[in-house]
Amino acid sequence: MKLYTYWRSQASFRVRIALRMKGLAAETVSLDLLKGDQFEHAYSALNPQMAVPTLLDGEGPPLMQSLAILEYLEEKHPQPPLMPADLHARAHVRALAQMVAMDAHPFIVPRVRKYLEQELQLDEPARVSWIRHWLNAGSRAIEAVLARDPRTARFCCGDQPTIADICLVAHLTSAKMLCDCDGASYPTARRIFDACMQIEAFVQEHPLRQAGAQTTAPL
Ligand SMILES: N[C@@H](CCC(=O)N[C@@H](CS)C(=O)NCC(=O)O)C(=O)O
Repeated sequence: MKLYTYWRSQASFRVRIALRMKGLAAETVSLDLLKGDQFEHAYSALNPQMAVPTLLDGEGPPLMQSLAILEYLEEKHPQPPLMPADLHARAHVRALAQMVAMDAHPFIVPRVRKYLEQELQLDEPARVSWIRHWLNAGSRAIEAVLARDPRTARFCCGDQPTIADICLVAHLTSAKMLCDCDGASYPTARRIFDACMQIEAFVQEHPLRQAGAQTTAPL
């Protein structure tokens, strides 16, 4: 397998965690999204959306969209499971994952930040404020659901990590890296984050451990 990734990419982080949890090795190709590697023809031919991640698995067509890739990996390699068995629990896990991956993340991706900077002329403090607003909106929403749901346990849904935990950790990691939010205002989410960070796959695939990572990278 070959995974096109970017060290700080929240969506790529999700896929890297799942691959490692399932014991699947993938060669990684690191793009620099700030330099615009995603717009090079060689990559846009693979992924016309010009976004990471893209996963190549054997001779199959390129796989795009991190949540679709997570479900593909789950269906092809069911062990260890990253989805619960119960139908309602599966819908709950998908809902939690989508709250952060579909409703918060799209506001903060490089193409949106670039538009804010170049078209709307927003300076860096204003852009950080935008990022903080949308990431906090996602954190508040998932905290509210997790805090009241009886299925919340060591992880988002029970005592095994699922796709929801993968998305939660990637979301809170972006919040820490991009606007220095430590999650203290979201105690349930923060507790689950800490439980996930006891698991090797989450630790090893952390953005700051990837090729090209910088602790003080520009937005
Ligand atoms: N919904 C997509 C999001 C993909 C996406 O936007 N990825 C970002 C990095 S996290 C990207 O490659 N952005 C390129 C750009 O904005 O120019 C997914 O989950 O895979």
